[in-house]
Amino acid sequence: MSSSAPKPVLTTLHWGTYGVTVEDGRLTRVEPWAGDPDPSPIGSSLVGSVDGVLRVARPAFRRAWLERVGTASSGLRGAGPFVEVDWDEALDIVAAEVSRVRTQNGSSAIFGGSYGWASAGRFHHAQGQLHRFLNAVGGYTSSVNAYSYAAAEVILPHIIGSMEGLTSHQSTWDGIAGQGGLVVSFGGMPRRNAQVQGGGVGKHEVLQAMRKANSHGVRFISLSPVKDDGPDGIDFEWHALIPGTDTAVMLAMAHVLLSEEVCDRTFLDRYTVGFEQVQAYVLGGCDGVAKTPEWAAGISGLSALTIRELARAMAATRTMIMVNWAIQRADHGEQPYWMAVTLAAMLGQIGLPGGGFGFGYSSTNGAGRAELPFKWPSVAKGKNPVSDFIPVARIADMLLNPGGACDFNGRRLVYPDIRMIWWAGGNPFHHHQDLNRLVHAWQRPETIIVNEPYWTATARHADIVLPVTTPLERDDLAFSNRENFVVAMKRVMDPVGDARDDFAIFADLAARLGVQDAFTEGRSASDWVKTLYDDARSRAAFHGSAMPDFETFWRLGSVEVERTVVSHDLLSDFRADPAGRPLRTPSGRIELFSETIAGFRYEGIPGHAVWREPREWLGSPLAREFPLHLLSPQPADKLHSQYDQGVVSRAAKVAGRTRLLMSRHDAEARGIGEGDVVKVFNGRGACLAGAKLVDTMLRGVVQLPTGSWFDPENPGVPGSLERHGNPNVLTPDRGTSPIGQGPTCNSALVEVVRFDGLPPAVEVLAPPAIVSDQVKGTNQP
Ligand SMILES: Nc1nc2c(c(=O)[nH]1)N[C@H]1C(S)=C(S)[C@@H](COP(=O)(O)OP(=O)(O)OC[C@H]3O[C@@H](n4cnc5c(=O)[nH]c(N)nc54)[C@H](O)[C@@H]3O)O[C@H]1N2
Ligand SMILES: Nc1nc2c(c(=O)[nH]1)N[C@H]1C(S)=C(S)[C@@H](COP(=O)(O)OP(=O)(O)OC[C@H]3O[C@@H](n4cnc5c(=O)[nH]c(N)nc54)[C@H](O)[C@@H]3O)O[C@H]1N2
Ligand SMILES: [Mo]
Repeated sequence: MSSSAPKPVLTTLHWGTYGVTVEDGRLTRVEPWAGDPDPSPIGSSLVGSVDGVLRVARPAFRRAWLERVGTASSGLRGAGPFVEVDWDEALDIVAAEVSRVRTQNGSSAIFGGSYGWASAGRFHHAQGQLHRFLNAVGGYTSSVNAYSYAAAEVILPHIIGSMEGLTSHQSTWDGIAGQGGLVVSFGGMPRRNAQVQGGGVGKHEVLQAMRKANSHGVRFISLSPVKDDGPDGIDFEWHALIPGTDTAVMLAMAHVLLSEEVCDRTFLDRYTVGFEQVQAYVLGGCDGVAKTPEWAAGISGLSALTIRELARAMAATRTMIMVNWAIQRADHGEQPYWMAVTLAAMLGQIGLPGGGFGFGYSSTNGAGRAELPFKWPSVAKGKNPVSDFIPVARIADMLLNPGGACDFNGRRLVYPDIRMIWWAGGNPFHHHQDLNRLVHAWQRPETIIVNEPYWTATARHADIVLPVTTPLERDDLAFSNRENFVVAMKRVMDPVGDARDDFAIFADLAARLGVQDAFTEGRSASDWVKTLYDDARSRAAFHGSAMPDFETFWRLGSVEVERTVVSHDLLSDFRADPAGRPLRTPSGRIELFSETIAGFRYEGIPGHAVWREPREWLGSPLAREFPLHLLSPQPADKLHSQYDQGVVSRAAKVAGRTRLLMSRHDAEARGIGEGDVVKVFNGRGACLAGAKLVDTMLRGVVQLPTGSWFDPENPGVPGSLERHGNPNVLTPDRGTSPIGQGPTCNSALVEVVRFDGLPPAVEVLAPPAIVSDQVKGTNQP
């Protein structure tokens, strides 16, 4: 599709809306859309990547699998060369393998959870396409909840009856600017994370919103081990605390409110249940330990004075308690959320503008922005006849323990025996914890299929890699969460190599398996795009917002939908009318004590928020051997592992590896200098990273962001040195608690040493070995 006078075409990506220019079939420029007040630079990483050497060009089969298809022992996944196969033959083999596994082991033997962010674009949403396809052929074992906030997704419905305030319906910034006085944020509100939003971003508005609140006199406090987590670009106060201790600090704040008799008893009586139990626990009636500021100071490293002063300020001012998502990706991650709601209830401002609580402000671009009064449509996934599922982060447990079980939110789940894994749109070798354990568990299934545009670690650990297009190679729609900006994501270049859309791949497989009509409903991709648009248009019309017809929209390239709702305060309806608008909890109120959770009788988990020591933290015995707390936040320079090969990500690496932030003191004590290659290790694994020394981090804490492509020295062999700086060789693979079973990447201890000698080169940013097709056709089923 070359063009003589190239003009930028608008498209939407997870980190913004951009004008993309393609010249002579190659992507040459990605520039921010002029309407974005605070654009993200990450989009430029597409240049050089979309048509770069790391694209999967043709269907590729791991040679050892192709030679011994269908048997369990087929060499080491993650090692060994691939063989390219043409599409027809590849799809024949895949269709036959799906049938074989289903016939021999049943549909639950297929794990299709396929967690991951894929690309923006509503129709070509990889995970949605995979689920729809697998449902059409008989179902699959699924996963529930997100790595992002799995613990919160389970605990919040027990407390407030929904997930409001987590992924939707946070109080909007206008109320904070208008009537707020104080924002106390646990874990900060780093602007780097607000660069992205699932499904795409139109306008980046978080900075503007925070600035406005700040200029209206709202005081911002960031409680975090790292100063950089604070809301950069505005004035804020930073108080460093030891990771994993937020619940203790909140309990001590509650103690101050109680002992100084400034709790809002009227609010507690009217809107909550169970405050007596909380009060007894806080004052020390249950366990003999009063949760005083002095007590919390000993745990968190914050001074008792600071805790006391903050609590007093909160009681004296309209206060918004914000908690980021990272805090619940830790041991007992349910507790800080429960305690934050408890503390907000004691302040009595829930439901008022600028008061109460909210989660994930600045964890993405969405929180605190006005929402549309309707949901954008998506393609229906159909019904899954298989009832087996896992909490998302229990994947390695499941693979290693067929027939084993885990406790989850009052149920006991039995792990199915997985023979086939299919991933489309995610990177488990990015997102899962304790990757050495995953490398081991991943060897168990008979067949692993991955749909991917790029040779990621997950693609390299597959048996069958099906090459897919990026959004630039297909027509789609951007219906992003919270955005009133709909973009026609137009195909601007031909597919790279033999890449095909996920939809096209599944449609052809569905035809081979006799379920084509169920999968496509007789529609082509462009029919689907139009159908989704028409559905959106009628939803908008129902709520009083006009959208042009499809043809006009496509010609215009984008449309801004008028917002009929511009402001919202979390739980204001409930506050206004608790009897008429009860919460969907058993009591209809905020459950500071939950009989349901108490009834689970999980060890050490009573029916109210409690402080529990994490299994790994600076206070645990293991800290004698591994004295540094590892935090693995989101990378500023990319989205997870996506476009790690791109210019923005590469420029941020130190010595070609992930940048490890250390306090100068900790580095100097270890003879580590700026830019040194270091080895980060613990009992689970080791990786190399590049040291960056800072004065803005609590001593004893290090930060190694996620996202560098997993690059083990000996692929397929658990425990081998990871060369690129992937923190997930160090993080534990344990559930938060039996309540939520969420991931606990932020409860990890490590040691760091300087790496002397010549460090091994990173190899994962070069394509894998592909051998010629000598074995084509061998041993086909
Ligand atoms: N240590 C640690 N680990 C973490 C976290 C942490 O804080 N610390 N955070 C966790 C969180 S919150 C998350 S959300 C996860 C993120 O983990 P993932 O969402 O799995 O990470 P991504 O890198 O976004 O993976 C998306 C993959 O989809 C591919 N893709 C893009 N478009 C398409 C498409 O159209 N079709 C197909 N088939 N594939 C496509 C991309 O190339 C990429 O490989 O990581 C988790 N892991
Ligand atoms: N640029 C960019 N933005 C992203 C993403 C990305 O990959 N890149 N990913 C997106 C996704 S999928 C998600 S889920 C969100 C995640 O959003 P979050 O989960 O909110 O963000 P993180 O970056 O994991 O963590 C933020 C900070 O929490 C602090 N922290 C960790 N543990 C503790 C603790 O115990 N106490 C306190 N007080 N602070 C702690 C760390 O210092 C860390 O820097 O980000 C989204 N935004
Ligand atoms: Mo996430």
